[in-house]
Amino acid sequence: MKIQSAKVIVTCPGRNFVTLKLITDQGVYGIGDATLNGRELAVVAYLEEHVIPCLIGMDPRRIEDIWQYFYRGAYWRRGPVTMSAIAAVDTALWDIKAKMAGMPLYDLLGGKSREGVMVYGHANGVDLAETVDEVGRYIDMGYKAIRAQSGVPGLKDAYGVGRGKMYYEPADAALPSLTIWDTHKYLSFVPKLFERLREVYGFEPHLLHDGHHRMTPLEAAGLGKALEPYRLFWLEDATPAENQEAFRLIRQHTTTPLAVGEVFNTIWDCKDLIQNQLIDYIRCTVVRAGGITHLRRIADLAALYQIKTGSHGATDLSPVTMGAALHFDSWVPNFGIQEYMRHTPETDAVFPHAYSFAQGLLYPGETPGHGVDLDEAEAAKYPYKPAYLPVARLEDGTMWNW
Ligand code: CS2
Ligand code: MG
Repeated sequence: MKIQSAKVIVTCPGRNFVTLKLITDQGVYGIGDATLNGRELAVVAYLEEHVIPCLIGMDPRRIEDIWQYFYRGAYWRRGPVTMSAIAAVDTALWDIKAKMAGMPLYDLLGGKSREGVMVYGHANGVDLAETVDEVGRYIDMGYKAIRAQSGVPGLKDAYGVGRGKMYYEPADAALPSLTIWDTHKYLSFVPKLFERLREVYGFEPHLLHDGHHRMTPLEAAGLGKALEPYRLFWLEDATPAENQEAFRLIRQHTTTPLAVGEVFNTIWDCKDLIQNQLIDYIRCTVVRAGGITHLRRIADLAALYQIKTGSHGATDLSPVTMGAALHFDSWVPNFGIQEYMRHTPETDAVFPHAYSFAQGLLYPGETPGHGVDLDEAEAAKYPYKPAYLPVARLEDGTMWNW
């Protein structure tokens, strides 16, 4: 069996997505997501110029060997561009293998460990009152877990709040727009938000919050401590994690659970955080961390330390990643939660999929493969449009982490 041809499809049904399609000599094809928000065309070139020429003629059944070929064989390891390209190949190959086996991917991975996948939705508002209402709306829609992000008094913009609600999209401009940030204002506000949410909705719904890499370790430790009475499911990206040691300080001061990993690419980025038990949830997902083949190594390492998975699932991860992640989540023994930021109806039309939402859970569906397809005619209606995430500066002009 051989990979006969491959193509990269770029489409922008409201936001950009990059998809790799691998076609075999037996007519079976597989698709993988290669979207890297704001750097999409770098992965397109990586795939078209450096991966596809090597891939043609390879045996698609040899998923592990192909993974090692592109990881070790490139000499230049890791990094978001390389690992998104490897992930796309890997996801497409698992799709092909599961289709050939006539099984939904979760069955090939070892079968279901649970009936459905608990997801968290994004509630966001311009101020405390609107955010509280939004959380209520998610509870009414059946969500068991909700991430709350709000505008902060005295700041014009805050992470997690933007145009639109249900289909909020952070990559909103042809060149990065400028936002102004002040951690002091943010820290004074966030505990009030969660105090109010618990007053209004009680302790039944799981509540989550994303610090989006903006605090220092000590600031994050203080926030974690201040949030303890409100029993968060997690505080995410409390501080940038390039220096994994930084989490030790946060950990020493708070029992608020910590989640990290949406920007990680390999097990090496997670290793110290996991082995030192400095986090509770690992956020790596299919497209960012080298596909199913590599993600399951990360999950297995995490399981040794009772750390659970909590895969990234923002709108910049295409429905292909969502579908593959849901099969992974259905199988993985140490599953924690799955992020679910809904795609627009236009995106759903480009990517017909088997997964579905009911009462706070997502179900991967029973279609052989990962259950997500790409309608090429529909995709062709939406050509690529440059779109970037905003950047952040402090009030005095200092560049900060968006
Ligand atoms: C976020 C993302 O979903 C999350 O937790 O941190 O919105 C992130 O900002 C985007 O995926 C960046 O592309
Ligand atoms: Mg995040």
